[in-house]
This record gives sequence, C-alpha cells and structure tokens, in this order.
Amino acid sequence: MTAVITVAPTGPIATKADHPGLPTQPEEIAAAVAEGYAAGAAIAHIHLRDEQDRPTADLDVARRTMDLIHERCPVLIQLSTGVGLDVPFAEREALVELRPRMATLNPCSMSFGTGEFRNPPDGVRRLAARMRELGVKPELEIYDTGHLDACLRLLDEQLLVEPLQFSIVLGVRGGMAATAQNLMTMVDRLPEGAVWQVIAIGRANLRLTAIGLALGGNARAGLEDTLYLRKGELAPGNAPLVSRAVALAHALDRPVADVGRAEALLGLGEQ
Ligand code: KMH
Ligand code: ZN
Repeated sequence: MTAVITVAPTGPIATKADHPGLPTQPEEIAAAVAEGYAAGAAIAHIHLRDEQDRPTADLDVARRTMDLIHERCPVLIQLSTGVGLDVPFAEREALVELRPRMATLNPCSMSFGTGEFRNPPDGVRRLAARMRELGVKPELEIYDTGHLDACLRLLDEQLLVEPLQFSIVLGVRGGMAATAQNLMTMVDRLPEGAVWQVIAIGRANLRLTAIGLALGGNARAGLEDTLYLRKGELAPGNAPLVSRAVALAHALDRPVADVGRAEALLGLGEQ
C-alpha cells in the first residue's frame, strides 16, 4: 500500500537558536519544501514566521510563501491553522481564505508544553464549515482520544467530508504520550476508510514513525517534529529526515506516493 509522506519544515515552537538551519522566512521555507519534495514528500505542512521569526498568520507572508513554493515544485500545500500558541484563533482561521489544498483543523483546546493551545468549540465548527465551503481538506490533528470523538461529532454534523484525514499526534506535553500502545488505541478507534499518519514529537519520532508505517499509516518528517536525526545529532536539514521516512517506507515494501497518487488517496477535489 502506497505511503504518503508530508514534510513539516518548521513548527510553532523551535527557533534558529535551537537549530540554525530551521527555515523561517518565506524563501527559506520554499527551499526546504523543494528539497523535501525532491526527497519524496507529496505534501508540505506550513507554519509561517514574521521578520522577527515569530509565528504569524499574516496573509501576505502566507501568500508569498505559497507562491514561492509553487514556483519551485508541485507539492500539495497544507497550511497550519495551528500557527502558534500566541496567535488569536480569528487570525489563524483566516488562512484558509487563501485556499490551500489542505489545512490543519485542531478540534480541541489543550495545554501545550508550558502554554495553551486555544481551539474554542464554536471557532472549530465555524472553521470546519468554511473549509468545507472552500474545498480545503482538513488534516484533523488529534492529540487525545476525546479529540477523535470531537471530530466524529463534526462528521455527524456534516461539517466534514469522508475520507477523514487524521494526524495522530504523540508526545506533546498536554496530549498523549508517545507510546506504541497509545498509537494502537487511536488506530483501532479510527472510522472505517480514514486516512492517517503519525506525528511523533521529539525523541520517539523515529520509532513511532516506523510503527505507523508498519501499521499502514502515512508518515510525516521534518524539523517541526524533531530537530535530531538521532540522540545528540542535529538533523542537517529537512531533506535527511524526509529521506529517512522514505527509506523506512521502502524497507516495509510501501511505495511512496507522488502528488497525483496522494491527491487520489486523500480524496482531494479539483482546484
Ligand atoms: N506541532 C504540532 C504538534 C498545527 O500545525 O495545526 C502542533 C501544530 C498544530 O503545529
Ligand atoms: Zn504544525
């Protein structure tokens, strides 16, 4: 079964002080995405930073980043509506107006490390409805069992369209711990026909990405999820992390999806 690989070059938390190669500016992000695409990624999960490298939902920065990526490669762009812990929900949700092929939908509020990740129920429903109207496919980021139930309620309300696409996020402080048992519990509870990937944050990234691929899930790779290739060794960039996910998929006899195959597998409409 084909595996879809997503590159996540920059997240909401790490800075260049943590990793000097972290891409933060639009040109840097576009270059990192192009390298990830060349290494085998079909999807790029994108967080934006302002000129001071702070997370931003600025629409001009987003537009410029998307344009620069499109100039370089045909990767499917998935904008993060998570953006950053200090960015108001109203600014975050406006990003879908740019009509990326996909965007994340975080269904619940939670503690997130030492901060708070605010996803109020009325805002989540409004964002899901708007994404449906615009034809932007939600990547449902679930950090705990109750988050899956919240997504299934959105499906009942016809705010989501199947096949549902889940990221099972493991290892965020405030969400599920990064254990194989937690992953199995979530996979067992997914609705029939759901598409899913593991997002394993930090130290367990390699192990749980491998388990996810072995179980038939897709995979995500990049500096958003781990800054390290292995203990004590910073990843030289995003491409080596993508290449490692591709190698894992191949070792498990899973061909890697190109963009066309990924569109079909994820049920993405024409745009
Ligand atoms: N880094 C993820 C665990 C999103 O992109 O929508 C949280 C996140 C959410 O960044
Ligand atoms: Zn993200």
